[in-house]
Amino acid sequence: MTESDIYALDGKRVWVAGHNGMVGSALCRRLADEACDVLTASRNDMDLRTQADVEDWVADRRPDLIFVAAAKVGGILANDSLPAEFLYDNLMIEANIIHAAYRQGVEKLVFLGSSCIYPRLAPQPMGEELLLTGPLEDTNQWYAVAKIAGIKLCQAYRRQYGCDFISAMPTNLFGIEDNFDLASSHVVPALMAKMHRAKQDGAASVEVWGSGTPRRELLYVDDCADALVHLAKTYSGEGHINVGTGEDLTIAEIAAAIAKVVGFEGELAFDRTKPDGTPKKLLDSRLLNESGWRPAISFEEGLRRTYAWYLAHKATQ
Ligand code: GFB
Repeated sequence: MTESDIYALDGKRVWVAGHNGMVGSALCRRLADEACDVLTASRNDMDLRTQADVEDWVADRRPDLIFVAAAKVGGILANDSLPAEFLYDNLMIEANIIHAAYRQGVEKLVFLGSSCIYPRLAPQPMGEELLLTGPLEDTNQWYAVAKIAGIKLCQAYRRQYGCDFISAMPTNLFGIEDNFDLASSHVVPALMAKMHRAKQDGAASVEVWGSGTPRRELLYVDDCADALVHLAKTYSGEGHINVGTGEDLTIAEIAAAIAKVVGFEGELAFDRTKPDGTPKKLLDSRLLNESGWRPAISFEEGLRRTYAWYLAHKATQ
């Protein structure tokens, strides 16, 4: 990877697939600083799982660059309880977009995966070379297999057709526009919503799933969007690139940090009947760092921004 831009965005037509999601909306905010035209498609325009819809839309709108931020996503419980949806939806979405991009001669495509592609007990921190070196975490194997297939699709289309399709693997993300629904959300929005409610109700404790000992690396979504734009401009290669902060915390530490921001002073009640998931998944982001990119938003600052957004948009008073 080099620091100079090899793909300039000026004057380009950039499709953010999944623009309503947390990552997609952050990409739209970030791309507003670039001299490019951002294209978006609503659910009424097409179903991304339907190949003909995607082919027609890409042929009609002719993007130069595509960010594949569209995906069926969710927290540990959603992943574990909806295996068919997580596998089928994600396979269809990525295959349809990547194949349409090839057919229409799209110049560049950035596919987004997740740190759950790595083996459950991979050595830490996890470098890109650890892909497919061991068994996956059981709770999210369906999502992980779909995301691994997406990486392989990008590699295959690069090898066979010379397409400039790249893959980025972000760590666990959080931020504004996140999903705060307790049944399907990730840990940060779930605990924020629970602690906010507990504070309002004067409850003595909040339930935290699992033992509190798993470790997670958390990246604020606007930093992730910035890294993805950086990779679109500067990276062209077959290997996927990790996107993380280089630091992780236990779930108990994450819960304490959220409690501080929310102002919840009660107890944390760990529910060990709920799954812990992967014990640790810290990415080795050296390749990205060596290309000149570093995160700018601390975990605490990200939490403050997220809680301010939650209060303005989601919280019941
Ligand atoms: O964020 P999370 O749902 O996803 O859970 P994963 C992280 C950890 O937080 C687990 C614990 O150990 C949970 O048991 N946790 C504690 C909670 N309280 C809660 C809560 O109220 N809600 C939730 N959701 N968790 C997902 C994968 O794994 O991460 C996806 O399933 C994807 O495929 C995503 O990779 C980034 O980090 O365990």
